[in-house]
Amino acid sequence: MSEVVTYNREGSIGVITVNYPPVNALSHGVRSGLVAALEQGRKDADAKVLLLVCEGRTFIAGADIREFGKPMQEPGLPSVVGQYENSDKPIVAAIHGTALGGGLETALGCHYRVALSSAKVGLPEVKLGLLPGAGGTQRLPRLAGAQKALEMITSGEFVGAKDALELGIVDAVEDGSDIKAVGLAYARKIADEGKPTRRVRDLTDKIEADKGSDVFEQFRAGLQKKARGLFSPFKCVDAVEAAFNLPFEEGVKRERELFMECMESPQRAGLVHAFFAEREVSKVKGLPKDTPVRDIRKVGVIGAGTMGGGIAMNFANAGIPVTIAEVKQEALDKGLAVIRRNYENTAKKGRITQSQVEERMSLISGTLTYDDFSDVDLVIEAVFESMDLKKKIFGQLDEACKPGAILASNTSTLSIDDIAAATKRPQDVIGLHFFSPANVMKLLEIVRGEKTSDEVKATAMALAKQIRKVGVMVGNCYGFVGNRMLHKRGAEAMALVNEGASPQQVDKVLTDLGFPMGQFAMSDLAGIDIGYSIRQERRKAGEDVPASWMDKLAEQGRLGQKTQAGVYKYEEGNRKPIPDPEVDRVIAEFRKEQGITPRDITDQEILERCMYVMINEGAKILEEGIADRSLDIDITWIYGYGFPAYRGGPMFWADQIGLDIILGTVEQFYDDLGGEQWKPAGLLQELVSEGRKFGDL
Ligand code: T1G
Repeated sequence: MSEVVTYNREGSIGVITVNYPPVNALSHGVRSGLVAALEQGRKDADAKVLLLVCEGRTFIAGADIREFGKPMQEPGLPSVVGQYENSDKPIVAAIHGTALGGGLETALGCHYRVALSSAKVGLPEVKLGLLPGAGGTQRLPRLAGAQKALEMITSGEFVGAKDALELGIVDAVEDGSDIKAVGLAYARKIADEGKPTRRVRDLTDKIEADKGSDVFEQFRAGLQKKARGLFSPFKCVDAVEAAFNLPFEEGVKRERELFMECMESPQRAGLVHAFFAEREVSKVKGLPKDTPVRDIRKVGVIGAGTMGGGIAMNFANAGIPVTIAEVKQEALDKGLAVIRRNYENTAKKGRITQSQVEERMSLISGTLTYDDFSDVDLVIEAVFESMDLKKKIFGQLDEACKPGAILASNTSTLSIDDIAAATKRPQDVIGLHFFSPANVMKLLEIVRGEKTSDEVKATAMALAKQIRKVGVMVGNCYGFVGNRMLHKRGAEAMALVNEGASPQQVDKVLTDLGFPMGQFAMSDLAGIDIGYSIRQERRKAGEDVPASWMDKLAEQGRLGQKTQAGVYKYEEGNRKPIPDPEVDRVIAEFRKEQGITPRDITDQEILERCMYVMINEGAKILEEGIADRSLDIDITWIYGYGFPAYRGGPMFWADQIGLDIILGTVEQFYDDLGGEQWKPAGLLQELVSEGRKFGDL
């Protein structure tokens, strides 16, 4: 008898119970247990109707993703679902929490489905680079029709119980929280009414209604933009289309073929890696799981500019009161007005209601003095990148804030240790580096200082979850993890243009790789003056920062989108970057001044120089302990810079290419180009010599 799936009878109802924490995933043990429990129910003469229900917080949340890539062990899920569907006794699935993927497919193999009103259902396989592989693409359209099935399966989005009822995916929705009581009541009703088995596979009206429609072609056309570069969404459409062109059994076979194509694609490997990595990052190496966490009930933010305003919104969105401090009332009023406008725009798009706008605005207040910070639990400083100013502010906060209040800086490059030294509480100082726009980008780089306490680190990691960010713990160095690697890519991109490439050629190589924006379009978005002032600061500090054609653009006031001209030009109210001959002239003039004869540069060289310099830097970040694991770097780049999740992140992608190839190319560039950035990382050399990968660290 399986420990994870049990059978018992309650009156005339045979109850099959799955209990496999944390989410009742369909491991080999669960699949085998389901078959054994069904057999018991079949043999139990007193059981008139069977009930499938789960213990814990949710119904089955899908196949066990940890088994992917390993040899599949029988019984496979399609066969389990088929056995439930062909049961001679009616089976009721009782759904709570989230019935997802193979979980929903198992419920669709049952004859009736009842759900709690708080439950959700979905087929999110596409988010893992897959498609529903246990009949979901064939059964869902038989209940919900082609359009809705295509929407659910290609988006992977969940559907609430009430919508599922309207779509015919579930037969009844009940309030309450006791799923077993709800399930038993519904099963007894089926038994009392003598309801027969009812196989979804036998339903034909929705298939007949959509047969021959052009919905599939329309959907494929729509996916061209939405699913640019992705593999499995298009296979999802092919699988659903098979439900309308083939008899059920052949449709299931076609689905299985397409599923295996997706399972073998590198995109599935990348997306599954990203799925687990996003969860692993919150388990900080060396931080005991039971480290106490401080309550963050009230927050202060310093600076009502773009970053400060966006940061404050995260807390209001999570229901945490936040006070923004500025030096002038005018700046404060302007900042609060920008926040309100952001919320109003979101409400106009229907994503929040007007009352939520007011509720969130009521949680945001302003002040011109730090006296109002005497009872906050956390202050986040978000002023411009001047170490002197930050030190002055942290000294004042140290006086104004209560003992135990956490003092955080949103700095993107400056040393947390130097900032902490301006206080008498370095153990309470940490970096909370948000990414612009701070209320949108999911990444939060949590920068630990030498003296930051475990409790403050644990509190910061818990806070990230509370404000729906993906927190990554990183060490304290110039640029931490993300920007340190970005600066290397930026320097290579500029050098490539010096040598003969055009900005748009460099950008296209990066967008073809899957980035939402290229290097230069991103500079225009952030503002060319930011990079310019960082280069000037580093020159002032005596660093040898080469002259750049981008300096000339900044000095001409071409700062990017905000001046409608930067590396590209922009039409009024349009963010689309347009190549500008004036910039080509500036670049040509710069090359002449520098005595550079431009040469044709291949896309492959651009890809290798922009990306391998980042990977080499990532290896250095790992060997310095600035990042604990390569997955921390992967998640930083996926959630902070839009690195395509289907490639798993830069370090996972490097493993897929082969570190020997990466190292050979880095060594070649070191010979050809020189520069510290091309000095092969010791860790890279070590991994190659040992035949290991970043993922093995
Ligand atoms: N398999 C294995 N482990 C899983 C899992 C799964 N399907 N889902 C979650 N976990 C682990 C997760 O790694 C974490 O582990 C813990 O559960 C809590 O997860 C044939 C082939 C269900 C909405 O894609 O969307 O079915 O870190 O932190 O925020 O067609 O987990 O604690 O060690 O995310 O409350 C389809 C994926 C699979 C669902 C809960 N199903 N999971 O969210 O908790 S493919 C999915 C989720 C499939 C069939 C195909 C979420 C959740 P740890 P969590 P949560």
